[in-house]
Amino acid sequence: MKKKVVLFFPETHLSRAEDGWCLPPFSLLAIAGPLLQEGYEVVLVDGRLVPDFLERVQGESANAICLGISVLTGNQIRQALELSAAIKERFPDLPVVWGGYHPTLLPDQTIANPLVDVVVRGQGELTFKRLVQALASGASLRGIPGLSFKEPGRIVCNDEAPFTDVNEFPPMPFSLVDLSRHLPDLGFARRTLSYVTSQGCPHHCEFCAESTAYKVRWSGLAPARVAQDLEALLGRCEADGVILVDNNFFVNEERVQGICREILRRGLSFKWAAQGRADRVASLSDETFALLKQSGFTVFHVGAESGSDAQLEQVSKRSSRQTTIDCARAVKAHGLHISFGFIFGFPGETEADIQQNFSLMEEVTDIQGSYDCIYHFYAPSPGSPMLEASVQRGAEDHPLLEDWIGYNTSRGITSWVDAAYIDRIRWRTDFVYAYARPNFMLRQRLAGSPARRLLYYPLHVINRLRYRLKFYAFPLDWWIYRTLRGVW
Ligand code: B12
Ligand code: SF4
Repeated sequence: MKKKVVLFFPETHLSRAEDGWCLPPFSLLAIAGPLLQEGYEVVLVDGRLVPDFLERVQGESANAICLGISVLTGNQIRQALELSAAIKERFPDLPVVWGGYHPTLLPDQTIANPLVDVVVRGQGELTFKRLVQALASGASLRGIPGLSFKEPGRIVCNDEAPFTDVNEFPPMPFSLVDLSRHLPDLGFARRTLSYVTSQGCPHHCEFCAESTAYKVRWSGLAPARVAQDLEALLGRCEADGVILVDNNFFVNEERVQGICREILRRGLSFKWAAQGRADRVASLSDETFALLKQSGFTVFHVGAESGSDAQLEQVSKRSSRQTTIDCARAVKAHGLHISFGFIFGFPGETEADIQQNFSLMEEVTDIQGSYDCIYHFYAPSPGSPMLEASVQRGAEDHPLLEDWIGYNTSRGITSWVDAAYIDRIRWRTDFVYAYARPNFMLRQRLAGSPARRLLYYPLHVINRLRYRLKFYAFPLDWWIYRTLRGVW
């Protein structure tokens, strides 16, 4: 009987050269765990790291049970389609299975594509194991919840799989990846290991993929398991930091405290960061803040999203401008750092909304003492309640799977987020705010080159003045800077 499964992680929208954010392919590691437990051989190919990925996957596929591909909305679809086409041509009988956020959000559109044989919806650990077992033994796929698949002349969509507690899954087999390729310098730590301790989110912000994908459910690993996994991982690489990429790490305060205590009890030493909501972080107890700090916690990543209460209500964020300010103050008072995420370009955004985003960015910058915000441009998430409203306002519809390749929240995809709009936001934030109130990362980057240092001081002085006087007109220095950029 065949025992091999080939898994593929496609290249993201970041090019190979600039992918400093090359995290391990957690999705594939998660589904590989139960297969290894059952004695299957798993071959994992990462399209970001293996330039001849087509030959590699083809070489491994001859005696495989199936090929599994993990797909996020956007550029990963491009390489996923390219590989699926090449495999279909050479091994027409090898089932091509797509899983991950994109196929989960749009299963019908994904399975309709002739290059996809099976879609795994939602959590993959158990569903994929059952699928592989059925494919290996020639059993029917009809009884496996969470699958959409093709039968001759028809598409079958099985019932949804129940949401499983993540503590029931085995640890991710990190031995399948070379961890040294996944240790980016993220500023708060030089060699940052990444790890994920939960799945889902109990909130339903309307712009976010989470509530459609995981249907407002959340499950987190027990503290002992988190610390045990981290201890094992730190033993395998020389990392000085850990970033937890959970959607919402701080859901359960007791669990957060437990994780801190376990880190301390085991004497683990590293700096760490995690992301969460402003209301949750603002309401953490003094005891939790103290434990976080003692255990090496350094930076909170928090989605402020908008400075306009009207917009926050429109997208069902269930938070407010004041909550973001309270959160910044609480973090500052406890001697920790915070980075806030904003979204520009929500449908119906007014000039007043944009100004409120800017003014909230300034307010939290003044509290923190440096500019530490990031931003995205709203791109209607597949399957989200806001997609239809956006299409009505003129955003493009995406009737085919391949139409989603251009999806990218870093540059926006709606008609109202055009080049001039992006330029305006970039100028105010990445340029004026960054030079007026530079954070540690910017100062470090500029220290690297004498040419940059030379330019930094005049830009800092001009923009500091702009920031103080709130004078945001005539961006002459920005034009000069952009002209010179090509030179150095
Ligand atoms: C890390 C990360 C990235 C990394 C890429 C992944 C990596 N490993 O490097 C980077 C930074 C590049 C990235 C980019 C983007 N991301 Co991102 N990212 C994440 C993040 C933080 C973690 C993903 C993860 O590993 N989760 C843990 C694993 C275990 O869970 P999982 O991926 O859901 O996998 C499970 C199932 O989906 C399923 N499964 C997954 N793959 C497969 C494959 C098979 C064969 C099977 C059977 C099952 C299966 O089984 C797994 C176990 O249950 C998530 C948020 C989160 N916490 O999940 C956002 C998230 C996935 N990203 C999101 C977004 C919006 C983006 C961008 C579109 C943003 C942008 N700039 O435009 C891009 C798209 C990239 C592209 N297509 O080119 C959204 C949703 C994306 C979507 N619609 O697909 C998320 C959910 C954040 C959010 N809450 O909004 N991202
Ligand atoms: S934006 Fe954050 S809090 Fe809201 S649903 Fe998404 S992950 Fe959850």
